[in-house]
Amino acid sequence: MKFGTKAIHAGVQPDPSTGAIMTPIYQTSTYVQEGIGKHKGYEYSRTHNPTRTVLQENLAALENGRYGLAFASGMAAVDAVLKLLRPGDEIIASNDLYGGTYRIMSRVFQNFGLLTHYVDLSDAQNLRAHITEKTRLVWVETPTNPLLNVVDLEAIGRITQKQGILLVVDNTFATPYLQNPLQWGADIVMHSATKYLGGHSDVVLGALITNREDLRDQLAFIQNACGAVPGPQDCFLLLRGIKTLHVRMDRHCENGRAVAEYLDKHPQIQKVYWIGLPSHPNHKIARKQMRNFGGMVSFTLKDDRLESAIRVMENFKIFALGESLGGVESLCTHPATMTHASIPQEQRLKSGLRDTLIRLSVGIEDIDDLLGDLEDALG
Ligand code: P1T
Repeated sequence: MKFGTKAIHAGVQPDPSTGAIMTPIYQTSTYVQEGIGKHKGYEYSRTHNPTRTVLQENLAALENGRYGLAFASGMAAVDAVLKLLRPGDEIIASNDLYGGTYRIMSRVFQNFGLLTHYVDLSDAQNLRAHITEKTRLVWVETPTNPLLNVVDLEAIGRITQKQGILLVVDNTFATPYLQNPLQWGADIVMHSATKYLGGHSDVVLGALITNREDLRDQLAFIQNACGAVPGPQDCFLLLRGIKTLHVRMDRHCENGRAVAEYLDKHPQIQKVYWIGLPSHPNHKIARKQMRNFGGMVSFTLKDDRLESAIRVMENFKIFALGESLGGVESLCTHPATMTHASIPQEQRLKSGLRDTLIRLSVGIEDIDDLLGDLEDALG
């Protein structure tokens, strides 16, 4: 099955009792058992829920994986992965990554004896240089949030597979429509499904996909034992959103390109971060491992004062100022005070994230209106 067909049909069957084409929202906490030990595979909704089961199968199919697991948020999915580790284990993570991922590693799991080293993984040789006998997990975001760096998954995957280290790839920015990290040696793919997968800014949900049965078993144990599961209503919303993922992504990519090319030529812009520009330092790797370049565009102004960046962000009429990304609506975010505020400024600057960086999630509105909004806001 090709992607668009899987997005709509994978894991989904007409409801056996009514023929309903849409997966029912099984809004139930428990299931009546016919006798002790006699049930239909469902006992309690923290452990299994039929709406969630359908979603999990659908998510696995999108990543060409065998197993999918859904969590209450992207962060709950990150939390479950980190619980695979033991005190004394070490993590190597991209130095440019979502602030919440940095926060859970440095402010939560460090207290439980997990040490994370933040490394520039856009050069795979840096990974080799930082591996020790304690390294158990490599955490990669690609493209990264918010600087749109691209990590060579094949090169990183070759190293982690040879050394027996878990490779986890946060595929939130690319989505499975543009990139499938399992194909390059990732052991686990993670998504904040809150973003493009849901696509309508109406649900918070996280996902993990793996081909390895041992990891599926451990992660399913953690999912049930720790309990950060999404409710059936949220699973339904995500299933519905995914049905149009491929159509939305084509428009996000098209609009992303138009916005990036417009900004790249604009006299007031200093730098545009968009992986589809041939001048992007990782453009060639992006071409190799991705099918298109997405709708996330960051930029800085030539006038590098914070108040100037704030003025532009507050001038927008269509790009709404807010956290999150990947919805049909265009959003504008100030990473330094919003999504990445939990990373200390010194650390942010070291990875190249300036306080004046503006991040756009280019939505699927009419492109003429989006370019007009940019023109007016920069004016
Ligand atoms: O928000 P949540 O669903 O818990 O997902 C966390 C998360 C994980 N990974 C990446 C790459 C992310 O971008 C996020 C959430 N990011 C935002 C809210 C944001 O605006 O960048």
